[in-house]
Amino acid sequence: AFNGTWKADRSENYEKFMEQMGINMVKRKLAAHDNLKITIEQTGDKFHVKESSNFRSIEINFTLGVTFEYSLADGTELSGAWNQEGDTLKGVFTRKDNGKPLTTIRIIQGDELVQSYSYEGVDAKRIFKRS
Ligand code: MYR
Repeated sequence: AFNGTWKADRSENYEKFMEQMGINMVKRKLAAHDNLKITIEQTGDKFHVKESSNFRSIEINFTLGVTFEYSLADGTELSGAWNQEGDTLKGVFTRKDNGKPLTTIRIIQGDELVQSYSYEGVDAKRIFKRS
């Protein structure tokens, strides 16, 4: 269900979320219009994700339940894993610089992919459309 190419369409509270993450205003402004596109290929419990934005193009491989490393576009390093619960992907990550948790959820709602983020009491969403 997650397979395909998804383009960020809109967001909710993402600016506040980035502020809570400690991202400065200039970077927040750029990140708000980053033209993020993700291509997800799931085969069983293995995922291959291509991420492209104005900042970078990277490919990520992970297996459900297996810890991996991921760096945000600003260089912040995370370590954690995705798990699938029913139709929901739940990611639990930890910031390596301060040990604080960042959780994220991916779910398909209608024909959109909704990714929610939570960090230090601030929640945000980015909503993607198929492209
Ligand atoms: C992937 O499945 O796309 C790769 C792993 C993603 C890890 C968690 C992503 C959290 C992104 C938070 C972005 C907020 C930037 C301030």
